[in-house]
Amino acid sequence: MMDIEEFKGYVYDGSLVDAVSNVLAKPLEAFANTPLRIAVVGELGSGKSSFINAMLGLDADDPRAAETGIHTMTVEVKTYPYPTLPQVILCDLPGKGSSSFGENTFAKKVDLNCFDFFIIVGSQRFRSTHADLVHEIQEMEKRFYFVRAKADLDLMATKRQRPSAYNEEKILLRIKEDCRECLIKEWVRDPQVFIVSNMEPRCFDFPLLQETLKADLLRLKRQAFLLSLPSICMPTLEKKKEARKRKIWLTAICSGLIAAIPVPGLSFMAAMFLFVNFRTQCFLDFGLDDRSLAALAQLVGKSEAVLKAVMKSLVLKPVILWRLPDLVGATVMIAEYSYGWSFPIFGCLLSGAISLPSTYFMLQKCVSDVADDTQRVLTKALKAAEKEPV
Ligand SMILES: Nc1nc2c(ncn2[C@@H]2O[C@H](COP(=O)(O)OP(=O)(O)OP(=O)(O)O)[C@@H](O)[C@H]2O)c(=O)[nH]1
Ligand SMILES: [Mg+2]
Repeated sequence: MMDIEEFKGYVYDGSLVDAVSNVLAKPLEAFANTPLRIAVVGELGSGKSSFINAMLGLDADDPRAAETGIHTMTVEVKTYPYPTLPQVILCDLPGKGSSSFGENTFAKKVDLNCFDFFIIVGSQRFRSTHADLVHEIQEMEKRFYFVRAKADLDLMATKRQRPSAYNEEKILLRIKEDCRECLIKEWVRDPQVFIVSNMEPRCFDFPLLQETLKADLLRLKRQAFLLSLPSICMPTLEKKKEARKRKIWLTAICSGLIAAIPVPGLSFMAAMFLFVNFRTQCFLDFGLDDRSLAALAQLVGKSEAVLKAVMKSLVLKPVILWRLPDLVGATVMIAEYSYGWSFPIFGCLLSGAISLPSTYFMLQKCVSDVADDTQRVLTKALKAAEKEPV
């Protein structure tokens, strides 16, 4: 059984390496209770709902079955617990593409991010809709099976057209090879293709598909668990962020006081110095310092640069822009000096008054950015770790 609280605890303590290594050290069986939401996706009318019924072992007229048929389009995401595998939920999705009424329910109602694994159901040829789905799934770094349904119809059509050359095995193999080739062209490594008829779930590759899913189950659940961790620890990061923000006042007051010293430009220099120091402290606090990042990168088999590439808080340019108001105080000070004043009272007051709140907000933003970066780094690291062999 996976202990999420333990993971959150490590994240709160800023020890991302311990958080990730602790999860990776768990045996596959530890993920048995993780829910796996499988989205059944594909073109309109490709046979998605019929596929779900075949998986559930239900006839189309069973009241528990998914609605199917050329006149009954699926318009809402519906979920069906898969009876033979624990915590596996099959989700029947609206078809991708526009219906004859111009309605595109898929685009309006479906967020593919909510699902852990995908079964793309296609019938007839491999089309751009399938390629688009493949790309969307690959972008999320998730996995899929490609199910080519309605094999019975293909066989029947060939039998009618070329009865003398009819060879069931050869036809099915040809369809499978075609699908595999098309998927490989879309940069899918080792695609898993199953040729089925939803009308005959005991024939063709249907039993193989069920066996493969059973065999892959713990690995898929582990992947689902790893990929869900960054959003699970969002509230933890939020709590940490708030705790860090409570300590900002002191630095902001320091910045205001230094800015009031009658040296034009000192306000900018001091604020930048305090900012960089504060940010270094935040990195240490959240576990994003160089040493921690190097250890995390090594753990998940990536380079440190790959993890740093997702960090937005490393970019200093926007911070410099935030300090532009410092120019106002400095300008007033210079004006006062040039009028022969020995002490630029207005410039000092203005400079301090500008620096204190602007530093305060700048540091607040810094904490938020570092917290967001922590989530991004974790996501990247867990995605990389998930690809490593168990
Ligand atoms: N012969 C045969 N017909 C199938 C097969 N799969 C689905 N059908 C038929 O194809 C039609 C559409 O099937 P559905 O399961 O409703 O397709 P869908 O993808 O859920 O359709 P939408 O929800 O509208 O996108 C129905 O008439 C099914 O009976 C199959 O493997 N073989
Ligand atoms: Mg349907």
